[in-house]
Amino acid sequence: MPKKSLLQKMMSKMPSSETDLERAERYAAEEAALPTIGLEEFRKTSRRRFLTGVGAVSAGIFGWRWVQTQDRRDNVPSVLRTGLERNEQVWSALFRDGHSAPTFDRNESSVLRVNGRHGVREEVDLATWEMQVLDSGGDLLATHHMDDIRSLPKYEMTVEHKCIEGWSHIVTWGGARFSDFAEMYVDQVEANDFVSLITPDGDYYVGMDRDSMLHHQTLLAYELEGEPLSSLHGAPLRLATPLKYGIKQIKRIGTIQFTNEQPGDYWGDRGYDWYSGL
Ligand SMILES: Nc1nc2c(c(=O)[nH]1)N[C@H]1C(S)=C(S)[C@@H](COP(=O)(O)O)O[C@H]1N2
Ligand SMILES: [Mo]
Repeated sequence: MPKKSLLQKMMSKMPSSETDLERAERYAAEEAALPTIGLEEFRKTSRRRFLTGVGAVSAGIFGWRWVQTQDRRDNVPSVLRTGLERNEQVWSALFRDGHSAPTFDRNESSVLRVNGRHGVREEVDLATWEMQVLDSGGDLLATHHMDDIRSLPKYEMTVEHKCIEGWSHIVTWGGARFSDFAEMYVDQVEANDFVSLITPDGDYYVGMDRDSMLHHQTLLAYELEGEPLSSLHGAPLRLATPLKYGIKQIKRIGTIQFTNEQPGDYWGDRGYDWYSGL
């Protein structure tokens, strides 16, 4: 029997009445009722290599659903194993079980204070928000809407959020693993050691190393304590990871860029440790 990942164990203990699969199906049903412009756009602009050979992405939401419902061995959907075998080094980082930050009971957590408003001072227009993905040369690979992110498997984690100012708070984040999102960009992931994340207005920016981004506890989060993110907490989408101090957990992601040069970092540029690891 494959060893259960920490997150799987955590999720099986969660009081949620909805299983992962039911949730995925609910999202798929919700999405079927929505215009699929985001994925259409993605299909047109992305030059990603195929993950599955049968086209999880070209099959649209049904494809994603199909990937999600495949039985998993070693926490990797069987249809994605080709990718895993192709580059063990990268993909073992995607799904490895080890080196997890501590998690807590969900009932210990609560909404954390708002801290840091760079790039989130304006209310976000959720109807027009989109996230751009760029290659290392700055060329646009794809534009994503929230339905793309919500169509990925959803995870919740209750972790300690630590701020370099000296406070910490137990918090529950919900969202998609960046590693699942990155399955759409296998060639970019393989070719670049870093990921740069920037707010839509460019006021706040964070540089992350690839391993931390691909870690299973690094989420593209859209929920805080089970509720959609408020504007000041980073709506509609932020980074959440217990591997890094709060300064790295950028609120309101506007652009993601894969790059081989260590990206600029708002607080790194102001004298803090670029890695800011925990
Ligand atoms: N866009 C943006 N993201 C940001 C910041 C910021 O000023 N702007 N501050 C960071 C810091 S220092 C912390 S501690 C966390 C706080 O997240 P919260 O406001 O949701 O509590 O956001 C981080 N992400
Ligand atoms: Mo912070």
